[in-house]
Amino acid sequence: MVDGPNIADGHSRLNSADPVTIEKVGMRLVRLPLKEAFETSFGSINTRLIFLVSVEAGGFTGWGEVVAAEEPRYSYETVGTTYHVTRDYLAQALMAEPVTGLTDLSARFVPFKGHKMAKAGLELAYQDLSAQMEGRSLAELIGGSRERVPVGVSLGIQATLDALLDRVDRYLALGYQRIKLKIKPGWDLEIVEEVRRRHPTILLSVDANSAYTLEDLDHLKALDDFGLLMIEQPLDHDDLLDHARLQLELKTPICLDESLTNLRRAEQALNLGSCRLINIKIGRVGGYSQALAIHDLCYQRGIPVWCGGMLESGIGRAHNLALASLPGFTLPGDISASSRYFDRDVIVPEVMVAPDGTVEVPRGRGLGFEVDVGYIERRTEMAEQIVRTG
Ligand code: NPQ
Ligand code: MG
Repeated sequence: MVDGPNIADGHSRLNSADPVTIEKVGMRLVRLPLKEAFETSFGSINTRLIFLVSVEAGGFTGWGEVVAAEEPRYSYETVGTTYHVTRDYLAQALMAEPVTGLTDLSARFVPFKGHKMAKAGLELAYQDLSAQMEGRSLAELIGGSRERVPVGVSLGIQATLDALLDRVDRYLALGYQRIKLKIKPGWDLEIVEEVRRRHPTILLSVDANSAYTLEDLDHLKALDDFGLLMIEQPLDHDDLLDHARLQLELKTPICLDESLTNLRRAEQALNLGSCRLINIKIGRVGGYSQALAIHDLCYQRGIPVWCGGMLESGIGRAHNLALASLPGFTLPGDISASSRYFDRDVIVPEVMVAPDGTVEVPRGRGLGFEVDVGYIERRTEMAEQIVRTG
């Protein structure tokens, strides 16, 4: 449901010109090797199993990505749950009747509780399809104004401090405008202190992915000494109240990620003082309609937002670029170059970071990148198509 205060009904970003009958939904599980393991407070992965969805109508194919991981550690959704919900419920709802726009589509998904990442995947694919049909870029379609977006990098937990310092230097040399360190108890104060000592003026932040509780209050307060841009999701994945308590005790802004799953939660978090910054992930909040509404709310209230990342393939990455072109995205996003994670991406050209730490927002039709279907097929572990009946 889109009920954001700032969303004008009839705006083209929410309503397509003509109703679109979706004829087919494609589902593919594609495994991409990671260049190096990515470790967070909840675990480590070597490969990324990516769930790509496509929607077809009138000779066009729109592409979306479901950002769920293989295991329910970042959130409860997984590749398995999103596959099931997409195939058995959402695809049917999408194809049941012609779609008149994002508002219509997201309303059809409301009766199915939760499963935000699954819903978002189809919203992304539909939005790419709409953009292509209108001959516009995704960024144009949603009212994005930036031509380039500032980007940062998220650095996983490493085996040694030296390995981390090496990666910090490497990504700073590539131009990345902000370094985010993944932290957990035992990998926090010492590494942050050393990175800050070597780089006194960079934009530096940390992300705990819910590794702490209020019992760690004094420990977390010690992070205040390092001039961090933000501390991301230190407490429980679904908490607002403890974060509000913690924010009262910290000078450093808290940024919520996992806890903000829709517009209402974002509004409650701001009203409670649970955070001063917001990370928007289209997948986490259930699609473009909610992401746009949260952006608008924060823009209105003067709360800076940035685009989060989920180790997406180029398809999810292209959607993130479109989102980050909106005016409220003033902080560097976790939208790294394709080469930060993968030797080869599923789009052409791959996403590249310029020496000034920005990425160009594509202006071509739809995603603005070519989807490399041949490479996708070579990496596909499972595929299925659902065809509209009647
Ligand atoms: C975050 N991402 O901001 C997430 C967490 C994350 C770039 O730090 C597989 C799928 C592995 C999703 C690891 C970044 C993941 C994942 C980490 C998301 O909290
Ligand atoms: Mg995070």
